[in-house]
Amino acid sequence: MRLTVEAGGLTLQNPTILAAGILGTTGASLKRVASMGAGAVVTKSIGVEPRYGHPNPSMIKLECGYINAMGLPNPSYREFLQELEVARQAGVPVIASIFGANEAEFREVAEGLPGASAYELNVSCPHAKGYGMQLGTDPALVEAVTRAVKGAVDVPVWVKLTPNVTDITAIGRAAQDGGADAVVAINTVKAMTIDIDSGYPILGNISGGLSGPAIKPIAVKCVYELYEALDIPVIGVGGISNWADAVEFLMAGASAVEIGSAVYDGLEVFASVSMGLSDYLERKNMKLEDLVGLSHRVVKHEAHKC
Ligand code: RRO
Repeated sequence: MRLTVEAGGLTLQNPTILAAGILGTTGASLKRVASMGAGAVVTKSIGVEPRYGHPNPSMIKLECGYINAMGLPNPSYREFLQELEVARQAGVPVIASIFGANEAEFREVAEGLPGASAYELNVSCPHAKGYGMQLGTDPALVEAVTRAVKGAVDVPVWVKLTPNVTDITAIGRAAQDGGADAVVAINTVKAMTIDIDSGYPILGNISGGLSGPAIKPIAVKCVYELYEALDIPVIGVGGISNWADAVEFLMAGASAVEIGSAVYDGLEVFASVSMGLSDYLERKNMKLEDLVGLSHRVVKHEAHKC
């Protein structure tokens, strides 16, 4: 079954995308992920200056997923440019995740990393002072940053949203008003964990962001709300580890899905999600497009009957 999809201004051979932050710091690792079946890849978030990130421990495996506070470690756009060149040989769209403290920094990074197939604006990291969700919880800032990057590049601009807000649709609308071609939902959920022998918070940064299966229902709800509220496509991310998870996100309204934490269990996840999705569509005699937003149509149909 054909899995080619148009998502947020890009054409993907299949709707699975490597999420930002995982295996995204070198061109070689991005190429390797593409060779394992990802329809597109997103880089680690890249900024103006190099950063070491937060002190260790910065990533912990829990029963229900992972909690991280990496702290935006990255080599800066100047150093990353050569990695992007390598990644571009991957044969799939390469999306540059970028961050900044303000419009000018976002614009500088986007302009300093030419050649990306699209830019994903990180306004949603939950634990980096002055960056991420500190901007991404303010609709005016999200709109301004989106507009600034949109005016500086001639490829699609996606905006990755934080779930750590009362109303994610208000932020999604701000991105749309700024000219975003898609929103990506969701980044990690604010979280922490404590060592009960010592009483110390375990992460070097004290708190961080939760990813993996625990956040899947949160992400599905965010995608569902955004699909209803916006005119631009939604890319789903959060706890997807198999084809059934991907179907759930598509039904909620995602045009494509990003996979992050599940990559730690093996790069086969991209091919196995595509294969499972294809088998599912064949069994149901449906096309991929029929799945996107299906739950909304089912709910409306039921409401109509009452
Ligand atoms: O680097 C990180 O600590 C990080 C980032 Br940029 C992000 O967007 N989300 C996250 O959970 N961690």
